[in-house]
Amino acid sequence: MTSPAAFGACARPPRVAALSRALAERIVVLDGAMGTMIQALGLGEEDFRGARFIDHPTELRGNNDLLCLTRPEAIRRIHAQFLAAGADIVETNTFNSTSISQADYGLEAIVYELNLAGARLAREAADAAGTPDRPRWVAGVLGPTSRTASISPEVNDPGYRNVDFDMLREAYTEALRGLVDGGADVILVETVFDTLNAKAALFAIAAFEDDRGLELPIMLSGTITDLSGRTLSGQTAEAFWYSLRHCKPLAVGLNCALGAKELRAYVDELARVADAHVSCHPNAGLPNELGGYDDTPENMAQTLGEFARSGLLNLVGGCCGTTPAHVRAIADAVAGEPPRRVRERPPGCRLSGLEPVTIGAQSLFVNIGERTNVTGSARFARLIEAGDYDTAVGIAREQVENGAQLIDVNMDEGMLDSEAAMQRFLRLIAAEPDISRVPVVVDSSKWSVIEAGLKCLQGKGIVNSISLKEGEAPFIEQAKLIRRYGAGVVVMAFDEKGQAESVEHRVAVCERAYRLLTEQVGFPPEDIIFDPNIFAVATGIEAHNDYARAFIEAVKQIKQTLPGVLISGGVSNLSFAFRGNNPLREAMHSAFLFHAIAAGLDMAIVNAGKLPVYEDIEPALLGRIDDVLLNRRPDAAERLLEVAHDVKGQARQQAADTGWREKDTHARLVHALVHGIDSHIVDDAEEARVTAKRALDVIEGPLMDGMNVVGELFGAGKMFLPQVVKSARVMKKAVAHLEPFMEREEGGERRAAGKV
Ligand code: THG
Repeated sequence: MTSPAAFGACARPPRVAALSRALAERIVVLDGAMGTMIQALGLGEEDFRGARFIDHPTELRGNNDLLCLTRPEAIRRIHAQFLAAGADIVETNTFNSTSISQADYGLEAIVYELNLAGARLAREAADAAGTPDRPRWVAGVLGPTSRTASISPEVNDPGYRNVDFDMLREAYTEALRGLVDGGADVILVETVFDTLNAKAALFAIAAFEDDRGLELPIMLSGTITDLSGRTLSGQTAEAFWYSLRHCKPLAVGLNCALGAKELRAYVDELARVADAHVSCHPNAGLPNELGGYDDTPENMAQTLGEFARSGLLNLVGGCCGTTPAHVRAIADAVAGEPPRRVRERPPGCRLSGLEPVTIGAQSLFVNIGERTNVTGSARFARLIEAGDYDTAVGIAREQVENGAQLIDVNMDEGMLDSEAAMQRFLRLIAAEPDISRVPVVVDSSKWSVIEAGLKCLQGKGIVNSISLKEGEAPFIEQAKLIRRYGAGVVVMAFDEKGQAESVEHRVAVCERAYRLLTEQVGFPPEDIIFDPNIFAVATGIEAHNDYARAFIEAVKQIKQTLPGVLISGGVSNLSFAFRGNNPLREAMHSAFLFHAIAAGLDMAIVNAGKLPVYEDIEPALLGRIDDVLLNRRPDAAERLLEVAHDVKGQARQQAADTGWREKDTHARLVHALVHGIDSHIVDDAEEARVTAKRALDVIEGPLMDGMNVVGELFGAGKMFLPQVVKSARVMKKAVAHLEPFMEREEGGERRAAGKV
């Protein structure tokens, strides 16, 4: 069997192996800008058209990629110039060679050809310049396309998109075929301004690899749009990396938009977290008033030389405005500098929304907001069914404001088109930076709904959930796809025999799933989240008595036997027997979390903002709750039921309790902080200030004392982040009141000091 071009089964691997060796030894040099070099040629409309497109109905000038077909010698010459200047890798002139970008010119039909020709030209130039001792490589470029899957182009309709995951995946597959057939050594997914677009490219690459039975090395390069340090779609560099690293790329880096100096902080951010080679190919400075680039070869080389000496780089080159002179100067500046040592995989589950989140690896317990669930919130369900998505989005915002670090979204309701609802809701929250900064948990028992959700997430989210309910084959198939979409996965302790109830069954199902996921799917353990089933207790059915204890015990055993995995659960399930009695339910949740976190629970789906402080649970009640949770006596459920009604009354009393108002100022301030009550904070802080004489003494005294209590309770698992968030808000309010006084006092002191 002959395979096309240089990408034959025997030709590719040795060259790729040589690239890996080169990367181990030195900083590898990328080429410079194709666009500015083409511009400098001053080509006219007829050059772009050539003979072939002479009658094409639209203007073609500016469609640089078309020159691969109409002026191939010009493109080959530019490649040769960069190679002569010292580039090890040349990038194909295919930045816009996708059907999506070529649609602007009505040239969707020739996309395969453009990529094939682009790769062949680069291949010819690289082979002409390369020697057996020093081969040169071709990076097949997949550009970002002219559209973005995470942002609406319509100001008035934030849920609208002019491109989606499937369109992008198909477009990238077509382009990829041309690049590979034309002889690319690696695939460079570059100038990524929206990781959802890039995820579609990575999905296409993985599927293509399966089809052809080959492995393609991948290089990723994102672009930070401005000095906010974020991509166009709002992600930080670290979040960007977590969204894409499931493709196990050869390298990850940043290019375009900024000059070398402005990029440094973000390359540094990547270099700190990326367990891959790191690349950087900046513009020749920020654009000037005429849109040109002024950074000189010497200046740019000096800056990038410092990057190299600081151990940030494995690959370096240039983007817009960089010429062969720039590449030569850069190559000289990094020659002899040791390459960055690729760091080990950082521990823990690394997720992202617009911002990164780490779970496990010594991180504290993580809250997942439960309220954006049509089966978990009557209000949310009503809003979604009525099509009032704007108000429904507000529920997501409330959860995040109340301390949810992830949000669980569930649209499983018979009357709904759940796939469409999932898509619409996720697209809408993507437009709200104060919500989409957190990762999303896509919750559904229907695979098609999960997949619809995954196609809307630019960050790295979590699938909730899959299980062995239908056996191993669908489990493995779904897990493979989840990996390909770049998400973590919740696995329920559920198998062909049903929901696991005994400790042994819960642990056994998780062990079996773990083996399948790690051995057959290649799932990293830290992206596996087991849910060993939180069921309702105190239901009156004897068989349910051991449910909570069994969960807690299963958590312990799973943590011991399956290294690296995380554990989650849906906490509100626990108290279904007490529907309508929220104070009791909430007390049960806090008590349960106290035990489960100690056993190793890493995260849970909770009603963020609705957990009482553990220490506030009345001791007699806590004893009865613990009897139920730990299955300590056969009449535990009855005894909890006995007091259930009183709890409601007590809670009302507690909320209305003004006893703490009788205490001294110090005690009142501490109480307000621990309980997150802001109604008297300004008056109390003012009273304390008048007594103390100095505002600073109030902060350093009672307020710090209060925050220390909060810290201790938090550390002991007796307070949760949502409560701490409330405390912090109260603290902020107090400090805001005291600050003006402090400034005056400080000024006064300084004046006084000046006089002395
Ligand atoms: N494990 C995993 N995922 C899950 C669950 C789990 N997803 C769904 C569920 N269980 C967790 N989410 C909720 C959300 C809300 C409630 C319970 C679990 C809840 N809601 C109130 C009720 O039903 O009484 C509704 C009150 C209202 O309408 O306001 O209790 O276990 N992996």
